[in-house]
Amino acid sequence: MKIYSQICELARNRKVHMTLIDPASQDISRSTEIAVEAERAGTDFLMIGGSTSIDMKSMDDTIENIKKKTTKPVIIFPGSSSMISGHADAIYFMSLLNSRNPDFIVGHQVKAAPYLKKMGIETIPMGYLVFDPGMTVGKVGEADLIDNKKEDSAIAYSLAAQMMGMKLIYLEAGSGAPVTVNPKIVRAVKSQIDVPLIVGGGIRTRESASLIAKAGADIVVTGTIVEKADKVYDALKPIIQEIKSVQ
Ligand code: 1GP
Repeated sequence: MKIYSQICELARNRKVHMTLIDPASQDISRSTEIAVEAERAGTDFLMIGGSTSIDMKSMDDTIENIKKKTTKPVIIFPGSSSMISGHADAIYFMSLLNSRNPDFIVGHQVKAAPYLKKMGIETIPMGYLVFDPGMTVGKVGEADLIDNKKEDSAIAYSLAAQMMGMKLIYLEAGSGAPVTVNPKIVRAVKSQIDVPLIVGGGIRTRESASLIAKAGADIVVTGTIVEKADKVYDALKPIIQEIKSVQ
């Protein structure tokens, strides 16, 4: 079954957890160790990537190694057109819709498309929306940050993404953000869209994961927590348990 169908099927039955591993943050063996421990803790999908661009060889080597040691699907979360690899199961074909720079809306995508076609990798169109505080991705992606207090702009962007044909919508506070996307905004967006909703950035506790899932996120992403943890399994297990228990 294709990865997008797997995501949708799982999300129909329960909340989904994805682990983000940024290959720019550690070496390959540590990235692989994080992936193995995240799988053991019950994560559903592994997302590989981030906003610091790395070359195709590093992406390839990291994903190849992770695929050898884990069974969960690997989805690329690209920060640029060079962050692609034929070893992945799928790639988010994402557009940072609130960027001021057209490169992040469509430029990198145009550069990568012919390579992705040759690789035959599944592309999942995703509207990517960066909220205040935005962190590194807000700066690198030249985002006109979306207000994290008022719903209007978030709803308008999400509806536009869906009307453009995006199959997933990702609300991002920025990796390592001191606050998550406002649950009030998650709830408002969820009430307006039909495609699965992903939320990430700043989720480091059971409580914040629970609030985001209860507000309506179909998929909750955590990244920093696993990068910082000495014991990845112990850090992640309670968060994943909490997410999966939300009705
Ligand atoms: C970043 O949403 C992801 O793109 C994960 O954020 O690193 O804060 O968990 P954290």
